[in-house]
Amino acid sequence: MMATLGCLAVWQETGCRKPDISSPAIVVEHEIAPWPARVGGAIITLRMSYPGGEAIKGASVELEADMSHPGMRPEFGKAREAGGGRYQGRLAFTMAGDWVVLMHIRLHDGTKLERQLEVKGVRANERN
Ligand SMILES: [Cu+2]
Repeated sequence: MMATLGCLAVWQETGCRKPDISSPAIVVEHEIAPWPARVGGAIITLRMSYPGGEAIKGASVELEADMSHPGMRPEFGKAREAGGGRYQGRLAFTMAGDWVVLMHIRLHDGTKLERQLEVKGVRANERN
């Protein structure tokens, strides 16, 4: 839990696409498309590597998106391995506002990691 909170502070400060090098020493880079995020489907891409740069293969990654206020159902997605340590999955941001994306990562040896990413200010879609 401590590691997760530390991680959150880093994300708040730096926004998108910053390597996250908290313990355990696995580097998780991420990208969200479209960016800035808006209501609707989003593609989340992670790239995971060991500190020396070697790509992490054979992990499984579950995605979960939550809003900070009560009464919202979380959205779930599974990221598929896409080669070179990349994992890609879909999530739906179902409402404008501030979201947190949780990444539940399980390495091939069974080690579990949790990372989270703040996605603030998801935009409403323009209506015609
Ligand atoms: Cu909401």
